[in-house]
Formats: sequence, structure tokens, C-alpha cells
Amino acid sequence: MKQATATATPNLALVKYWGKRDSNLILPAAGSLSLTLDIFPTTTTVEVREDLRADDFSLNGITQTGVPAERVTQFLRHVRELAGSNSFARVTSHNEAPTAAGLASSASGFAALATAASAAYGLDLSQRDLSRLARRGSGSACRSVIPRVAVWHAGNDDETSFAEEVAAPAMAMVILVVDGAKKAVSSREAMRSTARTSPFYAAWITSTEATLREMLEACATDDFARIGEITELNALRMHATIQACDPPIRYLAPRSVAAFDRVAELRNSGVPAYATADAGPNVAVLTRPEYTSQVAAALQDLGTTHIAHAGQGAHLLTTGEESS
Ligand code: 2P0
Repeated sequence: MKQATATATPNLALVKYWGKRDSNLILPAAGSLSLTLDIFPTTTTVEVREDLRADDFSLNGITQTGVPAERVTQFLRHVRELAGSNSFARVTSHNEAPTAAGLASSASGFAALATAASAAYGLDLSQRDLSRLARRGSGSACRSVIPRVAVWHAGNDDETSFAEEVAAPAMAMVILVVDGAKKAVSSREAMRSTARTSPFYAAWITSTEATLREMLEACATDDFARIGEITELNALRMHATIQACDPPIRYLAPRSVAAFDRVAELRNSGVPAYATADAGPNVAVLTRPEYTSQVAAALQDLGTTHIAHAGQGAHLLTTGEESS
């Protein structure tokens, strides 16, 4: 029996991924850029065992069935193909995100799984190939492989669609949880609906390509204010595009909008703070590391706050060989 344990944390996109050009290979329609966080890790152990008749997946002590189990099995099938193995695996995963945080994301999950599974099946992958592998589980997972700030190059095929680190100024996030309920429409489903029914989808993709170029320029020139402005603009453009679906999908709640207003007030008072939101009502505020406490204090009446700094990306904790 071979086993490996890896850990990974969520990432928050400053330029969002919303739309696929290939849903089988998970190639995005445009590139994106994110900050890997240092909170809410997923830690996953993969044991490759000769005695198993099927893969087995448990999350926080509960054996998973249905879609979550099928996604893990499909992912492991791909790893087995790469490794030339027929052995099934036991996957034991723990996610430290409070269930109410809305951050129990597939990004940390598949980044940790890709890292642990590739080691347990004996693959020795470069960081680039590990990010390509994680991408096959969930698009945004390719960015959680990477430390600090990651750009995900859209690419044209499996080889060219990967994430890598880019140099950027020191940044931190304050996560505001306004509502911990499970989202009504999953990202995967909503992305599909956006591409099919939102009349703004084509403009979203072309504008995001231009936005990413501008964001990379802002990172390269250490221009934190521009990074923040682009972050907020890109988030609101994504939500506008999603809201134009038929039937409409609206992720932002009144309190999310109140948080965006509060962040604008903070900015007017001289605090570098910029708001973003993913496929849900919770808001993440991009700021400089030295302002996190002040930003969190200004938001605390709107929900629960969590402070995050730049994280180190997915990595192995242990590997080993045991007699089973
Ligand atoms: C992002 N999100 O860039 C965007 C912003 C949510 C909003 O990536 O279908 O779970 O597994 O590739 O990666 C969420 O989508 O979707 C996401 P799949 P994923 O972070």
C-alpha cells in the first residue's frame, strides 16, 4: 500500500473564471488570477490499496455517495491512466472551513487531492503539471496549487491550460460571511446557464481577457490601487452577466450590496479596500496586510469576518509505504 497526505487552501479570484470552452477537459473561456489564502485548509490522505473493489471517499468523517463521490472517482480514473495503475484508493479528506463560511470550496479539495493522489500513485509531477491535473477536478483548483498570486493561463488544450505564480504586491483578504446557507445554484450549473442564456456572456469573455492583461500589468508594476479597482470591477461585471441569465440567477444579497457600499466608504476615508464576491452572497475584501483589522472592524455588524493572508499553495505533508 502506498499513501500520501497533502494539504491545500482555497483561493479567491481577483479576475474571475466564469465560463468554459471545454467542459470535459475543464478549459476556461478566459484566463483568471487569484490570491491563494492561508486559512481553511483541506487535508487529504490517499491510500492506494490492492484489496479495494472501488474507490472510497470520506469527507469530515462521512462516507460520500452520489455526485461528490463520482467526481472523486472520475478524477482518480484519470490519475490511474497517467500512472498506468488498476488499483483503487481510499480518500480521507478533512475540510477546516466552517460549514457556514461558504468557502468549503472544490478548489482546496481538488488541489489537495491532486497532490496526494499523484504522490500515492507514484507520479512525480512538476508544479505546472500538478496544476493541470488539479484543473481536471475543478477549474479553480489549478490556482490553489500555486503559492500567493496565481495566473491561470486559459490555453488552447490540456497542455497549455495551467496556473503559475506571478509576482505581486503584498495583499490580504477579509472574508465577510453574510449568509452560510448552501448556494441555490452550483457554480458549474450557473456557468453553463450563463454561457447558454446570458446575452452579455460574449462581452464578459472578451472584456475579461483585456482585464487580465491589465491586471498582470498592475501586478508587475506593484500598483495595488489598480489591482483593487480591477478586482471590484471584474466581480461586478461577472455578477451582472450572471444576473442576465434566463431564468435569472442572483447570488448577491442585500447585505452583500451593503458590504460593497461600506467598502467604498472605507476607501473614501483613505483605507485601501476593494470588494469582490464569488458565486454566493459572501464578500471578500482585498486590502493591504496592515489594514486587515481595521477593515474587519468596519464590517463586523454585517456578518462574521475572517482574516486571510497569502497562502503557500498545495503541498505534501507525508508519503509512505505500508504493508496493507
Ligand atoms: C473563480 N468561481 O474564478 C470563480 C468566481 C466562482 C466565482 O471558479 O466547474 O468550482 O469545477 O470548473 O472552479 C467556481 O467554479 O468550477 C469558480 P468547475 P469551479 O474562482
